[in-house]
Amino acid sequence: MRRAICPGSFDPVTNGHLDIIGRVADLYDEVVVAVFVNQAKTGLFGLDERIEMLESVTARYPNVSVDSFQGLTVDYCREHGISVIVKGLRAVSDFDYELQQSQMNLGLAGVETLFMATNPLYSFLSSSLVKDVAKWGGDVSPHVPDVVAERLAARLRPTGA
Ligand code: COD
Repeated sequence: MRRAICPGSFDPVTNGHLDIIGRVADLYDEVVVAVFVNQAKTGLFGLDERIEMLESVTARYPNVSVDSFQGLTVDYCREHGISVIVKGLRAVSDFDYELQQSQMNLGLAGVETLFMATNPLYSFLSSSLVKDVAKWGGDVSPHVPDVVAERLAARLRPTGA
């Protein structure tokens, strides 16, 4: 059984994340999308909300499950028999930090990292950018699943202003 993990903040999940998740689901028997619980950083959406959105948008993939974790990604991998971390790469700007993390994770636990090049449609897309655009009333519907667009509107522009 080949298992992979897609770890991230997913605050919230975007079409860029979803594209990577779908492509990983084609390559591995089981894929865990794991939301990192970062005690030091409060996100826009709580953990339960992020998980609900991820479960909703990954429901079409029978081999994808959603979970959360605290601590090191490699510890989660060890506990769950996962040998590969998959990360999406948008641009050279992602590469430096992702390379450092992958080398650290290999050294810590022998866990490999697979880098998957983003679909060019999503190479500019990040959760932060989506939140900023939504906050000021811009249309984010091309960039996130419908369920996420609705939650962003409800959270950031509750009066419809
Ligand atoms: N196209 C393709 N890929 C994308 C896109 C896009 N448009 N947007 C994001 N991605 C990729 C990112 O490159 C990343 O690989 C993944 O999707 C998740 O992105 P985010 O922004 O939701 O999550 P991050 O980058 O904040 O997540 C960081 C982690 C939680 C993975 C990292 O901090 C971590 O592993 N933390 C656990 C603690 C740990 O192990 N620390 C030591 C690391 S060596």
